[in-house]
Amino acid sequence: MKKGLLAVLLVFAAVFGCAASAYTDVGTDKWYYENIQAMSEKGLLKGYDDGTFRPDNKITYAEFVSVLKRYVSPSAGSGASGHWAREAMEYAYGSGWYDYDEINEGLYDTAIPRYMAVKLTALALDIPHTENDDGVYWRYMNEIKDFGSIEGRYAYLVIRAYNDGVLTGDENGNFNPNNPLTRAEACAVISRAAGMTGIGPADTPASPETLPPVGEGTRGGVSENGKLRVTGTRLCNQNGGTVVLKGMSTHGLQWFGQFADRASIAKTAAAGANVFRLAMYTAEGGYLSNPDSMKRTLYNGIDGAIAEDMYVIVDWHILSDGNPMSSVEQAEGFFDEVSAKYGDYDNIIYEICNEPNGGVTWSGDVKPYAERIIPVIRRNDPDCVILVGSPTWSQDFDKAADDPLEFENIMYTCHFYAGTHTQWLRDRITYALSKGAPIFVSEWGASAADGNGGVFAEETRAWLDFLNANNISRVNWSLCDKNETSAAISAGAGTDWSTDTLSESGRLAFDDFGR
Ligand code: IDC
Repeated sequence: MKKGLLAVLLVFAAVFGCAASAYTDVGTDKWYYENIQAMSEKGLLKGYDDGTFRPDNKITYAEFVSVLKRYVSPSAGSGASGHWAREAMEYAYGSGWYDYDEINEGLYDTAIPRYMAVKLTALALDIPHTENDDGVYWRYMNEIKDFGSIEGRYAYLVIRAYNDGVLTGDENGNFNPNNPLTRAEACAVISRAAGMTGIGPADTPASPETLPPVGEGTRGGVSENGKLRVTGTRLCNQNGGTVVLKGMSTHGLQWFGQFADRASIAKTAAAGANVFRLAMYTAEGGYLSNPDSMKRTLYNGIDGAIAEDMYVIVDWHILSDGNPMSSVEQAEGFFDEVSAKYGDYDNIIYEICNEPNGGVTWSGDVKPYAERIIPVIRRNDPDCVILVGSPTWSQDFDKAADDPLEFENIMYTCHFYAGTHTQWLRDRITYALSKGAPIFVSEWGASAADGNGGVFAEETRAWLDFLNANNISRVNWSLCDKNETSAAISAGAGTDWSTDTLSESGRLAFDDFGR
């Protein structure tokens, strides 16, 4: 649908109230029509700005628990930092809806299994039931064909739900305890269960801050998520849902520019990535000495990413030239040109200084540099997302958190290499988030900080779990076939690479796209 027409329809709906189905993909003849209508009227689970409800999308732990929390306790919450649903999850845990061994942060954005949805609903809504009614138990034990696959601690809860008419089995009589639940099914389970309790529904719709992420929570390209913005510490899509970008960085475009062409970008997108970073070195034979050839390679990469529906990070790759102030005028010229050329695209994210290092400080060098570059970009692209590095190879973002930039839609980068940077740097992220500083990992490696050594798989997993728990976007270094462990493609495999010729590090990075 054209944006203009959609806007007209939304205004129309707001002024005249909604008749018939509120959603283009929920017909009034659908079995779930009434449940969805009831849930969305109460602001418990809403549709998307494009007018759809997407009834068949899977619902995650975080989304499901947030809906229940909104129902029983619609207060705005404490604004806990970290995962968007943390406050609801903690509320649920504190209220005894689940036990410590059942849900951890790593599961928040994964599909909730049916048995868990049943338990949470029953405990949240405190559904009246007849305790240990043997007759009922025996009846359903026989009726539910796969009763044996339901873990003991959930069996009675499932029976109660059947007996209360909250759910039924599939056409073969199976409960399928481990299957996911669709948004439509979630509406049915909760609204039916809620109809039997005396607990009143939320009067006011939930605030956008607490709305669940779009769709499956963490994926989707530009056509799905649209223009990005930063809300609190979260990266959000055009509807205010949380977005986690995952993808690959190129190596230096002056050396491995061949991996920044449409074919390699397309293969990366096909593997599930939704962001691509173009590392345009300033020194070491990069932009400062070869601006025209660097721009050709860069623009070719941007065009490829746009064609593949990906977000694309334009990285001014300060490295051996530690202080970004040393080339601030060239940076102004460059960012003016690139933002004038691409400012109308929702795809572009600007990273204005890869890794300041040497004797630079945040308040004395990098912040003043950012204060010069950001307005240049904003003249052409007023509300784009801009990533800002910090001293010590973008590890001093805590200093930025203590002395933040006064602009909207800014995120601070954290760069980590699993063989060198461990828990202490994760703790620093936790600190920055607690101060309200949004963090974006625009470079991470499974190697040590020199791009080699390892692969450090275990520490990488600890990092990725942490990033997942905090909804932090990340980009892996690097998509090239150089003979170093951080290279994602096996040494010498060339641009003919496929997911079968990934290195050990590449495997870890590409597997992460689907997490
Ligand atoms: C490394 C490359 C390596 C190259 C070196 C110097 O992997 O092949 O010789 O740069 O140009 C960073 C930098 C990134 C580094 C990477 C690994 O942003 O340019 O690439 N790294 O050392 N920060 C931390 C690690």
